[in-house]
Amino acid sequence: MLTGAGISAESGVATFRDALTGLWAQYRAEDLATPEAFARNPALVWDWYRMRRQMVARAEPNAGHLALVEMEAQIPEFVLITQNVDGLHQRAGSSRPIELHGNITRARCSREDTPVDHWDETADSPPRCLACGAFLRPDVVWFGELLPLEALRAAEMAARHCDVFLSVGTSNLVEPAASLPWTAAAAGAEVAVLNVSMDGQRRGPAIEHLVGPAGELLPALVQATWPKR
Ligand code: BJW
Repeated sequence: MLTGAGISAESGVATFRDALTGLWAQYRAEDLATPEAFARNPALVWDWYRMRRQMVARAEPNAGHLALVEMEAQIPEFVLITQNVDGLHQRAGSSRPIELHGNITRARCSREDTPVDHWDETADSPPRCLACGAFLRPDVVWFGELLPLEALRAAEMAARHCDVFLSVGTSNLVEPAASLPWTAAAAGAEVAVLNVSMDGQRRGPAIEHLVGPAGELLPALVQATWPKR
């Protein structure tokens, strides 16, 4: 199971690209989600993430997240891989999602990568690491950065060895996550893409497409597979 920002859209969390609206519409993803952007203007980047952390704090998991908790309960080998950085799978009750792109609710030292638990959220510019004085940064993976190796290995292993692979609410554009459904299909798994829109999705003979909101499709799938009286 691979999830993307679409699964949290029904919780009111803007997808990555939709987060570039309103005051932020003048910026491109490259202005905000790259190490170069942070080096150029750390306060601007920190501000964008602070706005998104506040959005996530107000959000609650939705029926799509909860359906995946039910799948985990029913399927012993269930593996949840997420590109999302909002932590909503954990808040719904999923036990060990593989986080490929980190989590915006965490921060780390931009120089030494040390995780940091607490920081002043009201500061105008990024707070400093108490140990070395460098800026803190969100604990996420920006364009051009390597994904956490252990998480990527676990995700690729799961894709290679599963029977069924679902890709839910992702544009399937950002590598290396975008290749996971194809890895699964090449290894013989049944693959289905669940999305409100199939625009821009790669197509292939082994890939099923289910069009609709994740918050409706996933509960319906659970109910059809494990009917509750
Ligand atoms: C619904 C719905 C509802 C709405 N129900 N659905 C090979 C080829 C070309 C380029 C590369 C390549 N390999 C690597 C690259 C470079 C780059 C890349 O992929 N670029 C692409 C733009 C082409 N990749 C990287 O840099 C990665 N690093 C890497 O590979 O290192 C080695 C390397 C580097 C450089 C060159 C070569 C090798 C790192 C990628 C890190 C991505 N980080 C981000 C930001 C995280 C922090 C943050 O959030 O701020 O992760 S980018 C952003 O995209 C975020 C997301 O996790 C990720 C995926 O987005 P997602 O989830 O798909 O969201 P959206 O908004 O795109 O789509 C939402 C979808 O939901 C839509 O389809 C809607 O229709 C749907 N939807 N409502 C169901 N209710």
